Amino acid sequence: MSGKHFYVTTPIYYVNDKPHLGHAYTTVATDAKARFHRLRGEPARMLTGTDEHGQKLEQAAAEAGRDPFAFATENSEKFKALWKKLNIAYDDYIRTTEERHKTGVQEIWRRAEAAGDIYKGEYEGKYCVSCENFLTDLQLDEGKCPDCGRPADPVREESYFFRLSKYQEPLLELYERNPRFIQPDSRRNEIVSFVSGGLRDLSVSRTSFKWGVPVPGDPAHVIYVWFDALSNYATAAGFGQSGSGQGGSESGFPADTAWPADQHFIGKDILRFHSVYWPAFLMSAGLPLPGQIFSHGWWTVEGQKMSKSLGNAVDPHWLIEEYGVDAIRYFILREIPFGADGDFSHGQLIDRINSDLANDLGNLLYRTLNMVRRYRGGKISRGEGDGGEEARLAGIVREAAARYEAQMEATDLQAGLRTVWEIVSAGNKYIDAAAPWALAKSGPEERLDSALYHAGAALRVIAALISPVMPEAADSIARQLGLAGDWLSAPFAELVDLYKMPGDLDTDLGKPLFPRIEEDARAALEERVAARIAAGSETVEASDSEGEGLISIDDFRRVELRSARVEAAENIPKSKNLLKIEVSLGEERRTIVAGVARHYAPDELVGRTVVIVANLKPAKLMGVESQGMLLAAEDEDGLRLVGVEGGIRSGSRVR
Ligand code: ME8
Repeated sequence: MSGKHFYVTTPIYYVNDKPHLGHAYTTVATDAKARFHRLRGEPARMLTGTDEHGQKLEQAAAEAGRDPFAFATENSEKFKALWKKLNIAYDDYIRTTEERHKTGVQEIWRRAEAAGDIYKGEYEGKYCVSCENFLTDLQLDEGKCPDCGRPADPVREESYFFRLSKYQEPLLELYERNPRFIQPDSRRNEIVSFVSGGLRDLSVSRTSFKWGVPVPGDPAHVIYVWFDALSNYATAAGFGQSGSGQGGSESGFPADTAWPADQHFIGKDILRFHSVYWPAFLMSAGLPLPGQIFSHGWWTVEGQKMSKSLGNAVDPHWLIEEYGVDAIRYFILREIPFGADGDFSHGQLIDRINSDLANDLGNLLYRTLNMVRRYRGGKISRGEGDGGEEARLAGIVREAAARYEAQMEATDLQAGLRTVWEIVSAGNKYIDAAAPWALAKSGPEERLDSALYHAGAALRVIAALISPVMPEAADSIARQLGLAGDWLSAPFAELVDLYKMPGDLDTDLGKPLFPRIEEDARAALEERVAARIAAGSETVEASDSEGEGLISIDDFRRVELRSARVEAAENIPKSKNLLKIEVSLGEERRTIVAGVARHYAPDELVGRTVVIVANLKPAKLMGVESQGMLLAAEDEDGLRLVGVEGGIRSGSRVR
């Protein structure tokens, strides 16, 4: 552990859409890890947030007909709302559109530049907007992005490059020196072989759109969204806030910073960005490196890749409403080893709720407190007497708690939970063996008290150990046991010691923690799942333009039409058809090359208000870059431009 805190992070999520199960998974795992450290009495700091710049967001906002910042804010709030519902105890939430972030990113850039690692050139190649990733032809899979399968766009533009090639050796040394820098090992091996194959310099700025952090000293360029996004882990820890200025060499972090992060939790889709680019940027800027990148696996849903319709059947809000927050948190961490891929199936989820939560844990709590109520009027007292079973139980708890600690420390969250269930099972076996019902009949009373105390004490240890994953259930168990409100703040060693439970407790048997999902409820649930999948596909079909040739209103909104005033127009040498037209969209001026020369003389155009397509990809025509398209109607007799009546302001949206 470094610094004063255990510092753990989630990726910052894109805000082009609302959160889904995959996002919930990473965030719950990160929260569980932070809570585990707090349980051990270590201060822990958890960071999450949203990635709000880049071409993908700019496009999504345009498609929705929204201002990018307002659009990002609305979706960022959806992430926050889900984290609240999922009981995520994050300490900081960073949005890359915040000033504290933008200043920090620019400072990392300046330091990399001062180190001689940034130079200007031209990028020519492909770009996947969905993954915000530059791709070479070799990487493409039949013209499509190898990661998301979407078509990649050709890009040719002036760009700054980062000398990634210079960091091949330092990165390999890092992986060698710190073999746990990338986890799990299989992923580490992939990255080692990728880096060993050689690294090309990386394009780190874009000029064909605006929505990003300006490059210091060259605002025509925005910083590549991954350079911007990765920096969040440092800017949220205060980097660049002290006004250290122009590529300074001092730490750039406040004295009480949590940086370097101990762990970055991410999905395997973004491992290369985190384990290659991020440490290289940090090395270049002369900043300390994070301790570990933990890359977890990928969820499929009911055996299939998560799609819009299947996503609807695992919408995290709906899952929480149907099954309860802790059942979901438990299932996703218990079902698959952290690091491996897994499948989310409602059938499996129901089975786990019924067996692990209702039968094993719920039953241990219910039978214990029910006997305390029946035989002892709801009071647990510390009884004397050890028939050998008690010592056995204490031994199991001691050993399991130590193993749990090591497993959670190593981020084997699934194993940690499995270990807790060894205690649950030992608790149930203990009750069977101690048979309090027999002791209640024939005594001795002290043995009865001892049996009920031990069963209750095992539950207290269990509550503590499940608290990182199921905070509400843990609190509910503690409340029913009659523990004080601050029970969880005791030192870890005391929390896992059976005999540190107070000997005089007023218990309060509540409603079942996790009710069993019986057959009829199960059938009804399965129907609701099917209905949601069907509803999901209807929404997808409704937005699908193929078929009857109809488009949805959202498809139409993707085309950004704006009014523009023609400021100047001229013939393009050697072209009979094209005119070069300068238009104004209010603040902004654009050059448009339009095929109207046979129908209009340049002078006829100046002063008109026309309608242009403002979000068309720029294209070069006769050596001139055209940044939009004029709308016109055409018939056999000629072509007439579409205009706007009256004194409408230039740049107004046409709908
Ligand atoms: O990549 N199974 O954001 P993002 C498991 N903004 N986890 C999944 C998943 C699935 N099917 N789908 C998504 C970005 N995830 C960037 C990150 S960080 C500096 C910038 C999770 O919104 C997983 O954690 O696309 C994955 O890495 C993340 O969502 C991607 O979220």
